[in-house]
Amino acid sequence: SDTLFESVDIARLSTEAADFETRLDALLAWEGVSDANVQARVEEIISAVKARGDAALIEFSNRFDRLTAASMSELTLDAGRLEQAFRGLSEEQRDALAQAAERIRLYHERQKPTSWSYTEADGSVLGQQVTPLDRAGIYVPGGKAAYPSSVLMNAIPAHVAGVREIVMVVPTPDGVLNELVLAAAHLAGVDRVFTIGGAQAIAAMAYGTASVPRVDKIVGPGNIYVATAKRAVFGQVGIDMIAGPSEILVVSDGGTDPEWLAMDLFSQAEHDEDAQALLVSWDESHLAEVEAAIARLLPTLERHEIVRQSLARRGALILCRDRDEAVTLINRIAPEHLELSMADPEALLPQVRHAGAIFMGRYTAEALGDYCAGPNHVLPTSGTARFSSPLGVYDFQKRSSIIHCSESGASTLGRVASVLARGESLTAHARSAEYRIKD
Ligand code: HSO
Ligand code: ZN
Repeated sequence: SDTLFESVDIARLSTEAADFETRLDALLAWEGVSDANVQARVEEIISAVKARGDAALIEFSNRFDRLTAASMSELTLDAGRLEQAFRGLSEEQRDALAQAAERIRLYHERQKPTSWSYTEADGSVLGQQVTPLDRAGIYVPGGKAAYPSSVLMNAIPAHVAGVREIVMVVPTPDGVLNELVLAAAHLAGVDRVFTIGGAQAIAAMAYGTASVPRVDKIVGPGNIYVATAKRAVFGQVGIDMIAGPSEILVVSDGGTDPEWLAMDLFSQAEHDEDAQALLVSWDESHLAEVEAAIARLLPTLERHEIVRQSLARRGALILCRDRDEAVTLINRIAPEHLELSMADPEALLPQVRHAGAIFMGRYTAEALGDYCAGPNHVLPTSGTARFSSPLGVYDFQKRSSIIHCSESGASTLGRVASVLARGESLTAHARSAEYRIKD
């Protein structure tokens, strides 16, 4: 393409414009729903795996990934194979992966919740006991979307939580294994890997087959078939979330190098054509400089076609009046990633109510968080930061409540329970409580 005189195709919005709200709504709109056709095919695959187990799994894998497997052993990798992948990496890659894994582990260690209890005056004890899931299943997409960093981000919190067994599934189109993905699985504490994918892999982990163990929770991103299958098996197993396309909202005070900001926007846009990169500033000439930097740098990108489309479809440079208006926009958008590229991000932070991850200051590129800062990069998208949190240790644990009544506690509570039970006409409840009243 003609790279010399290109101008960028990216929306320029101003909060002052009469149609601002309408245009922002249109930009943010994202329908993650799958059509009836996908739905039907997924249901069919799930039923087949439920009914015929490994046989169906092998058939689907052979068909969709163009394999010739005759048995599940050909679609299984043990811990030894994962370690071998790790040893086979270059020293530079091994070190980088190990450093990232260690930092992610340290961060997540802090999330470990503690069990607690308190004792009342009459000797009764009330508390909460935290326990890990027995088994977690991690879905890793195949092909170009297979991110070793995502293997770390999904498996390490499970490992830190104390999950007994972590299984991973990853499709291998044409039988091609991604050694970095396997090496990451080794570092993150994955116990075994099945080279299966799609709705069939989700069904196998949800219901179990002779070879694939039934898991308690399925986490990890996937295409529309995987997302639809996760929705369908939810309830049978736990799931993490249904992730939409990745997004970033950068707020700049005008003092950051426009090229840095352009590249930060690109880093999100290069994920896929539906990814969203937004920049907000109250400095109009700064926005123009970033736009010029975008035009200049775009042709230098490896994935410039994807970035170009993402910016044209869903990107925007937004001029606002002042910092307060920027805060209103942040909370309205509830972005997955928020970059506060400014001199004093701490001043703004307390006003940020909805964001998946907040990157503070000019030096904190989202890319550092994507790989190795420590926090999780699996984050709520499409405005769901309004009600959900980054993937964490807490997603692989559950809580049991503990009640231990003393003899005198049972008397006190028995009187209260008895009255309430009779009010509900549940006399067995009432009598069960009354037996324990000592007078
Ligand atoms: N930005 C992505 C995570 C990622 N980036 C993986 C690079 N590799 C979603 O948070
Ligand atoms: Zn990324």
